[in-house]
Amino acid sequence: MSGPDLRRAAAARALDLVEPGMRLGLGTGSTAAAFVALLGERVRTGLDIVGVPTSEATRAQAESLGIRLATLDEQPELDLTIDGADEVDDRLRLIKGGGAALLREKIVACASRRMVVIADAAKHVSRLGAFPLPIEVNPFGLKATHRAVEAAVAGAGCSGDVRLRARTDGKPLVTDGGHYILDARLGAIPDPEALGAALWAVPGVVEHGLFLGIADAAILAAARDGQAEVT
Ligand code: ABF
Repeated sequence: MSGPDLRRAAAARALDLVEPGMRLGLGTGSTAAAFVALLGERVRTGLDIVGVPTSEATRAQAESLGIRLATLDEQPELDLTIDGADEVDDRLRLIKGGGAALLREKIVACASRRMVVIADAAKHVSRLGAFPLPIEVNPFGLKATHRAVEAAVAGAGCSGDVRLRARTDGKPLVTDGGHYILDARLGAIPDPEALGAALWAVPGVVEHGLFLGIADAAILAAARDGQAEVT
């Protein structure tokens, strides 16, 4: 049972939540892409939904599958968002943004009546923070913002370093919104709410990848006896 099999199993379970006429937030990343692929099959056989993508990559995939799309301005209230995550804890708190789409992902999730996470069960953690926390920042004043983020991280009881995310050519990665990403390698986040509040207080921080009180459910797929067990 491989990672793609598990992602597909979680995505397939999420598809059961989709009803005709729904306005859907479409997440980003490989697990969300598995969901969009299955959704595309259902659309091809007559399911009528409208999707709001959380990234240009998801927009391109959904368009290629013939899924009807809208902007969030056209559909400001969504029924359900299905998206992946980098980490999920027992309280459905998430780290997201490894795919650099956290800003649109959070806006879309918060515009949805329901947000359901789909993931390989390996993403489930007892404490958030082993995955580097993505923080989206405005390019203006990057050095000052970087230093203020380091201070905020330390003030929230975390230790670790904060690095600008780079592309393979060494240039800063630029998000769909034209921003940069700082990755905070913390190892563990003792108080995610305190860290989230501290980061929001930094001018220049556009959004952070802690999704707190946003997810309503998680569909996690694990391998068991050669089969995908979805919980
Ligand atoms: C998006 O894709 C992100 O928020 C998260 O960073 C990533 C998870 O990717 P994958 O499903 O490929 O593990 O959901």
